Amino acid sequence: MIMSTPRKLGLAVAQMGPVHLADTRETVVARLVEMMREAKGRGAEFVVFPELALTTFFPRYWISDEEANEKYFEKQMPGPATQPLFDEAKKLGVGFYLGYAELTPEGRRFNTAIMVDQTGAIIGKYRKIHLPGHSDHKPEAPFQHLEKKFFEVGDLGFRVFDTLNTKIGMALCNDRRWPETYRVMALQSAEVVVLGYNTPSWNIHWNEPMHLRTSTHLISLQANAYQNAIWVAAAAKCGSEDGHHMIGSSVIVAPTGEIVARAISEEDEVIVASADLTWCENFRNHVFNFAKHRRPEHYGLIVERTGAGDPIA
Ligand code: CDT
Repeated sequence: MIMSTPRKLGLAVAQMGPVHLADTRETVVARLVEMMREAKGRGAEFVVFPELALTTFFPRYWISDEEANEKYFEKQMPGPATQPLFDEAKKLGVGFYLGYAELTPEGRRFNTAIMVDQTGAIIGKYRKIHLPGHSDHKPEAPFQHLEKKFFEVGDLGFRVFDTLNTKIGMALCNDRRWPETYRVMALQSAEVVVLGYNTPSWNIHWNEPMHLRTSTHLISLQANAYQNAIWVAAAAKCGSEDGHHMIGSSVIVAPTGEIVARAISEEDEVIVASADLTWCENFRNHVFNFAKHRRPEHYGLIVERTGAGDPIA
């Protein structure tokens, strides 16, 4: 078998334990800085932080738009509280991905992630496209999942950015369950897809057995890593935030679909892998040689239909 010379990216996932309502951004950023230092010490060049990493997962609360804007949205990135993370990235020479709630100068709100390079410069932005949950108040539910109230659907598409000699794409939480997310980026030659998530351990929409919350999370990442010949690095915010539990199981998945690193706690925890990017080529040159084997002329319904309809004639 012919194998290419290894081309490696030191890839870290910095899982976060809970962020409580009373926690300040300054204390949260201090935790992120600490994990960034640990990741660097363990060979990481790029660190993946969670979705909405700077605050509690506020879409679980029925609160006014004004209160949400005031308490949970970032009007500036970096801002005074987040600048230390950018400074540390530059000092250590590591890049990172960070999820946060974005309020634009025009008053638009997105569930956003940024990619920052090893000089501390923002080189890419992603705004979450697959927003789960609801926009109405559900007083009978034990908690809310109000992403459809607090955020607009992202308007930047799924893009891939070149940094650290690696093509890296971004997604956020529920995006990881949709195969289109990864395929659109794999068709831009992505080698790594990074994402953060907050997955409540209880599904308020139906009586989903709790173990499925973790198994469907892992299946989605593993299947899509393999089928797209990419590395996937997924960072949870997890544990019990003021009594609301969220799953952990942050992972780094290889293009083989195998988990090469997995968090074992529901606290702040760094996992690291030396991601050999030539594994992407191995699969893309053979079983997933897209140019040779894909048949887009038969995939039309994927972009023509949103919901399932009748069989085609
Ligand atoms: N944050 C996020 O997207 N969470 C969803 C929960 C879906 S249940 C309403 C997830 O897919 O993990």
